[in-house]
Amino acid sequence: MSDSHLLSLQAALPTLRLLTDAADLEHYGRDWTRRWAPAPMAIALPDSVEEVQAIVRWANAENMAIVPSGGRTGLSGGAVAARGELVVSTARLNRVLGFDPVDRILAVQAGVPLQRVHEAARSHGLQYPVDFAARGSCSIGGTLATNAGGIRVVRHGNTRHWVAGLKLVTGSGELMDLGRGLVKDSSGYDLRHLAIASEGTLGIIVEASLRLTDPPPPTSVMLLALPSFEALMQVFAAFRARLELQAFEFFTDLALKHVLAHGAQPPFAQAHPFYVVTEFACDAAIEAGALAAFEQCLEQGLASDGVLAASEAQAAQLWRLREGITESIARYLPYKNDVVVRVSAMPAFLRETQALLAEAYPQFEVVWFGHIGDGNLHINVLKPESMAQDAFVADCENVTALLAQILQAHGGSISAEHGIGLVKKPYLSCTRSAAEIAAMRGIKAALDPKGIMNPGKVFDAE
Ligand code: FAD
Ligand code: 2HG
Ligand code: ZN
Repeated sequence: MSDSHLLSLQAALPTLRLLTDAADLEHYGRDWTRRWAPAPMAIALPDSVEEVQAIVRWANAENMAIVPSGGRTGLSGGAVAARGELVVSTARLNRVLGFDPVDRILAVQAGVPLQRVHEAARSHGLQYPVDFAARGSCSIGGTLATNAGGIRVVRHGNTRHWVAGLKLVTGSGELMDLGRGLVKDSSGYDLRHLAIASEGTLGIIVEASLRLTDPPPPTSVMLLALPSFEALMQVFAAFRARLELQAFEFFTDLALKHVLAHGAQPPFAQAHPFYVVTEFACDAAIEAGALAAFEQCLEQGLASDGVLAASEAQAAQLWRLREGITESIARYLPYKNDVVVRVSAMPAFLRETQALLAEAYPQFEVVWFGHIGDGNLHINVLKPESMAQDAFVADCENVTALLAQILQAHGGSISAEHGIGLVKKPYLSCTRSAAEIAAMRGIKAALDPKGIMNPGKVFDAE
């Protein structure tokens, strides 16, 4: 946006709040990837749907690229504005709009943080079950735009399952009211589901209607120490057979090392190669079942140690060991993988991936963790301090190309829950066919005919 663009936008929308200070451009032009230098031309902070529509119409007339922006906790570069785009932040669209107790639907504006959705759900005696560590700072619009997953997918599914409706300002400035809270609707294509996981490439989500569900049952939290990757899937099967799992998350000793260095308390006297944090619905009888499952795993050599949280404070401590990983390694500018295969393909996929990474990355620290119950692994490669970021990323990209082949062979996806953004764009064709990508381009052209919505993210224009 040149000065003349800025003047034109100010003239078209005289009451629109616009930020142009260098510190604001830096702050709003990046997400958690820290790989691209932020360079937006300005930040627009609309506070009504009408203002969003007016901005998009103005951008169409001026051929101005827009980057929709929520909490910028994204891990794929989707909210990065590095090419002079206009960032449209939902920060001021932050109102909880209402709750319908019959439909059990909570309506919120897109900029409401996930944690406020949790609080609002609790105030109505219900829960919104999508949950993960960035809950305090990510926006609900961002979670829809990425189809976020998190730690409760094994029990409740991901964001897509909970969206009863959404309002989308399309790339041409139309306001579409999609889904409208209907339980059933067979009247043609469900455009709501196209907007979910679209990463801002089709339009700006301005409101969401979220289904709430029964509050969680009383739960127990257990930390297990395991001797090997092979044991992981067997322990998962043993626990799932006996318990109603709410979460089943794994991490390696290296991940734990970083969280401990960040101030967490060591859980066991001795180190172990792998750990699982699991949470399950619990009463006295079930707790006995959980301990029996643990004893069985111990006897079979699948588990080496374990602890059942005796208080809420201890449960929070155990969760911190898992949830603190991303923050604890952020300073190493990790190269992130967010891969997924069917759970049944996990043992073979793990074996092949481990072999590849052991050979390809002997020189780097590789931190493994993730949502093993969903078939979703996060493989973070840490940049050595002495290495330049470009050279490091280039090394990692070579290995990702090989990893993508393994994924393809197992029918998996290069992104389970973080989105494609800029980071995984080169690998989209490993998990989506040419026909699928052509269809995606067609859908974009229909909703964003001038290609102004987050251009260059997910796929390039032809
Ligand atoms: P942003 O980063 O602002 O944007 C993400 C993408 O959505 C961009 O493409 C942006 O253009 C688009 N977008 C944002 N708002 C809108 C809108 N209103 N309309 C249209 N497009 C929009 N993710 C998980 O899935 N599971 C996890 O367990 C998880 N854990 C995390 C833990 C930490 C510590 C961190 C930092 C991140 C984690 N994430 C996780 C990633 C991230 O929090 C999610 O992707 C989240 O959904 C992003 O929300 P946001 O508001 O920050 O989006
Ligand atoms: C998690 O599961 C998030 O904690 C972040 O999805 C994963 O940092 C990552 O790679
Ligand atoms: Zn995750």
